[in-house]
Amino acid sequence: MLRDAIRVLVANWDGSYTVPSRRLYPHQWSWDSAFIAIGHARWAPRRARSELLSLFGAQWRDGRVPHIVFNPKVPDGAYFPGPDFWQTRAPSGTATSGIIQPPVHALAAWKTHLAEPDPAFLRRIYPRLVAQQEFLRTARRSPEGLISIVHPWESGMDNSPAWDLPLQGVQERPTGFVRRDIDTVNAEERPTDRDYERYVALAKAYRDSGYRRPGAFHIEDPLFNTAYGVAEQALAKIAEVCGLDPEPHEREAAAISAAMVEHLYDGDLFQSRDVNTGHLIHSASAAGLTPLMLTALPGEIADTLIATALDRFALKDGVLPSFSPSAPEFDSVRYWRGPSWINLCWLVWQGLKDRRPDLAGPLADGMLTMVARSGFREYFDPFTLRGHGCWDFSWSAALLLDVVA
Ligand code: 9YW
Repeated sequence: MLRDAIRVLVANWDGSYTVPSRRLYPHQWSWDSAFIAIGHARWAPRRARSELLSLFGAQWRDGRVPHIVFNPKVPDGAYFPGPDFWQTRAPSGTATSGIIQPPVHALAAWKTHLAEPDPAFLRRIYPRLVAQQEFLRTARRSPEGLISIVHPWESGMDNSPAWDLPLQGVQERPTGFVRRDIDTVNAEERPTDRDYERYVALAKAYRDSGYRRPGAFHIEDPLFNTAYGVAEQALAKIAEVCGLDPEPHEREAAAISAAMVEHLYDGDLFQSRDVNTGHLIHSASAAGLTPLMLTALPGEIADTLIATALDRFALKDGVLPSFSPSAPEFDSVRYWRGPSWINLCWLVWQGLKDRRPDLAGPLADGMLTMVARSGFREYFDPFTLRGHGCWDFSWSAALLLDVVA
């Protein structure tokens, strides 16, 4: 299986970074590259460093790291929405999107360094990682001290049922665009056309504001905020290696944890909050379990989250669905509405390794079982373990290498 994982990563390597999937996602994606670097670190740390540095090569002047960096050699129209839609470039001259994804990159940089210590790499990437966090603090911080997202694509969990309610406010129905995703993957396993109309309407509105003003979708998401806090935890360690003061990062990590507990915790699970209405969006998304990764999370809250994971997400069985099977919106094959994803399992696994090794073990076994049964698919039915979405998906291969290391 390990040899197969490396084969997938080699096949998806584009010279300095890795595409998530040759046909479905033929460019560089931001959080994919972080997860992929974590896997490369286990067998080719040089590729891990290249993966991250190549992504940050397309960082904008304001510090944002775009969620897609387009490969100019890939024909126009191979992916929608492509450069024509986003109409923007990084200072490096490369066409990019204008939205972001969860900032899991500092963690990836730190894990890359742990696999093969390289202080020069850390010194090079540290200021870029800090600029990425600065962008979030400057452009996306609410009075509550939380970081917000302006598009479901920014959550990384595009059609999560958590977004059903906020998306109802998006009435515009753009026409004239052609989806390319359903050329490759069965439409039953992807977001609906109506979802895509809303994604396009939101992205256009943000683009037309010069990628500045949040619109109808303005959300504080627990996974995104966890990633931001985990980035500060990792930056503290990186700062120390670079001979810099880790304290500001430690303080920021503690502050985001406290703000999340105060504003996003419902007593059972962390929820998203709609900035436009000020209300929590109650759902049963596994994103709400990821704050287990925050070292400053109070122990009793971690215990409650684990009880929720056991009770509503069948964690003991070792296969974590992206949405609770006991909720009516659960769909075992449709993308982020229920299937199990290796990256989400991996994030929760990271949060459990120190707290509850007895539960982390089965979760690691669950990831191995899914891949052994169905290959490096994009996502898996959490009951049958059948694979869905694309084949030879990079982060499924990469994170597996980390799990078995
Ligand atoms: C898209 C590449 C991306 C992931 C996202 C996932 C999906 C759809 O694919 O996004 O076309 O960008 O939801 O998390 O980064 O793997």
